[in-house]
Amino acid sequence: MVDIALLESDLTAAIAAAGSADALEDVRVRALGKNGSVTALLKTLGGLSPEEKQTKGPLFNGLRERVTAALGTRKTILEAAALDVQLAAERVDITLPAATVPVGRLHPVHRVMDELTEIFADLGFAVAEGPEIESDWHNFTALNIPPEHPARAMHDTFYFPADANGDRKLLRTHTSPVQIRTMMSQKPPIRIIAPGRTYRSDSDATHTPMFHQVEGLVIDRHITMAHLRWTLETFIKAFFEVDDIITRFRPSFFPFTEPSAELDVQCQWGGGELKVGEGSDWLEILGCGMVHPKVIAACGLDPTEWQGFAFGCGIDRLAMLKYGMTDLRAFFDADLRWLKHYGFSFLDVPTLSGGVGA
Ligand code: 2U9
Repeated sequence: MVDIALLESDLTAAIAAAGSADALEDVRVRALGKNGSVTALLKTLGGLSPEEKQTKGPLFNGLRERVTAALGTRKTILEAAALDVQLAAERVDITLPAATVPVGRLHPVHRVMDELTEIFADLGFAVAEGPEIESDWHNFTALNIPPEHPARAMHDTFYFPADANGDRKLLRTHTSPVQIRTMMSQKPPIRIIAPGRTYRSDSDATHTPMFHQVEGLVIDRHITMAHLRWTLETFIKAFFEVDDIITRFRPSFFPFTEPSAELDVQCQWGGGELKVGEGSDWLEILGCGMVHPKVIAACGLDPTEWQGFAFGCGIDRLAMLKYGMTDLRAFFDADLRWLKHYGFSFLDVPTLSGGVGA
């Protein structure tokens, strides 16, 4: 006759002594496996009288349950210990300095794009992107610049050869087609900025065939030029890191906005340095206006329900003004000495709390 108490204490001791998952599995097989000691006991129940079954049944089953529970508890303890060992082995001291300090620099254009994104994200604007190779319709026609419109001549467009239908793709001359695509694919309200590369066949000290623009678009109900002006002033204050500025709207013309304006900000040039927010000069910053109803309609929206404002600005020029570079062509010379001087560490991320230029 098996001594149940002795068997249980032997098994309990073996379980406690098992120092690994494998050792514990051995104990489990010896107790509860096909030929295990507890299994053997349970098998004897079949040959017992009903009276004996009534006393031995709960005894044997109780033993099985306690052994099963002890195995489970030990398994949990062993797994936790194994995890501790693994974590200790894989420990990384994140307070250590990086093994190699990266020497690359971010281009000032990249930096200004990051600053613009940060400033407009805080005002609830998303960043939208689109293709640089565009259709004539997205780049011109949808923007109220039909074929033969004189504004097309101003854009010095790079065209691709015509396809079999006579359609010519082009390199986008502004980022406005991004806003067209956004208006056609998203329901208002829309608040986006579209920074990116743009192309015009133009090259001198102040123009390069590839340049960078940021455009902004807001489409909603009851949008007015007051919203436009507040948004632009808030942007300029954040970008140039000044608390007070004076701006003026000068009437202008763009086919895609009506009315249209150019925004100047009061400034002072001294010793080759620009100070925004003081002085008696005016600095032209950007063009803007209320989105033309024809443009809203071209995108499938009802212009009696939806209005909006838009603006456009050269990023390269913004970078020159803010960081004091004088020759635009140096932007694209890929001269590492220039980049080392004017570039930014990628660890120096622009934040509003630090002042975007911090
Ligand atoms: C849509 C509707 C309206 C974008 C605008 C300007 C005014 C503007 C130039 C400034 C200097 C470009 O880099 S630059 O040559 N841009 O003055 N851009 S309003 O208006 C839009 C755009 C998209 C659907």
